[in-house]
Amino acid sequence: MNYELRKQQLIERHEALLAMKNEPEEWGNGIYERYRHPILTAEHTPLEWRYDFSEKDNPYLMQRIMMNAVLNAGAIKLDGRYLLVCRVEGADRKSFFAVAESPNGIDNFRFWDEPITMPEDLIPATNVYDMRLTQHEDGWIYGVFCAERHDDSQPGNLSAATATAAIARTKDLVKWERLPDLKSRSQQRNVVLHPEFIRTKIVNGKCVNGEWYAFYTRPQDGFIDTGSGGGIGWALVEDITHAEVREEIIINPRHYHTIQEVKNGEGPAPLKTQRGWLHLAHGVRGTADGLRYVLYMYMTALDDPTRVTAQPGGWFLVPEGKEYVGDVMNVAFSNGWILDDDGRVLIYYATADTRLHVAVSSLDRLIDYCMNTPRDGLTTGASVETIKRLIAKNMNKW
Ligand code: M1P
Repeated sequence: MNYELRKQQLIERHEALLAMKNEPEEWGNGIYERYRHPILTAEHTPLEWRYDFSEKDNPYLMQRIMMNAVLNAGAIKLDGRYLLVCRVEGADRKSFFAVAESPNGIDNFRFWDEPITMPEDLIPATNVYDMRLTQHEDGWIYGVFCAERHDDSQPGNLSAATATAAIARTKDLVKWERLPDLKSRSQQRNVVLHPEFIRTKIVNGKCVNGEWYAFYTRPQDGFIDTGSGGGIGWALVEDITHAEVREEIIINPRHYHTIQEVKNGEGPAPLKTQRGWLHLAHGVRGTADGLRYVLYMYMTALDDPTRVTAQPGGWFLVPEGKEYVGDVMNVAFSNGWILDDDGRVLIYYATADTRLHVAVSSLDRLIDYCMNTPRDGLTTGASVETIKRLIAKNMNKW
């Protein structure tokens, strides 16, 4: 083997992948445009993370550390830069966070030189993943993510684990301050910090003024099963440096025979619009072939983010074609989006827990979608009536 030649080819191939232009798919659903190629995969991770480039130590030019997937990324536009805090998963099944940057939010994503070194909480986590970024009005950028540890109350069970919401904050995505994990009676995953303080709350029937951080929660009985956890919850917290869920209400419940029958979790932090808070979330249902994860949207009132004002029936985005296939089949998942200065909304979603994509819409279109798509009537009869109403409307017109 010609070491130098192979190294050169390796670098050229990698560079071609990173420089590849992405393009919108020709025919969409009018709500958003998907893009043809995944924006990040394991192959996009820097070669320096995977190869030892010393010919003496690695004469076969082997990958010394292999990467498995790039998925579930938090997203932010900071100082004009489109930045994703990706979940990168190594071949060893450990996930870590790494920032990838693009000049336009669509293509040419490149990872920063090194993964994030995330400080630990008192009890170090075995695995961390799925960071939601929130640019909070207190001036910090918060990253809330899942910290997974073995459940030592079940010593004989190697698969017993606990999911906790971990909290860290930063100003630049480089240096992170870790705060204690969110205390909660139940396990928690898919926890997201609301971007604004909540300034009034009702205590014993009386309106009290103050300043509270608000978390979207997803209480769950076990590590996988949400069990009695009713859906997307809401909890107010006084001190973010010692955050504790004392009271939790379910603001968006799961429902029988819907796309969120089994699980219902918030996606990225909601976007503030003149018509209300715009939310992207994921719903999970069971099938004979396992769980199906799809994305859906809803809106809540500006003056009361716990009040759902619109919720289109059914899914918003599902895996298509090749997207179905990967480590965990039939999964679309999103925990990051960017509202651009021109009203464009860049939706970052992962498929099959393997790779990351972008779909592009606009604030206007997403609000229209939320406010004018029929709700789920929860029965076949109601769905047929909804379809017939649309047919009748179209018949009168044409
Ligand atoms: O494998 C699908 C997803 O499963 C979990 O999500 P949830 O808590 O809603 O079940 C997470 O592990 C997520 O990362 C993963 O994409």
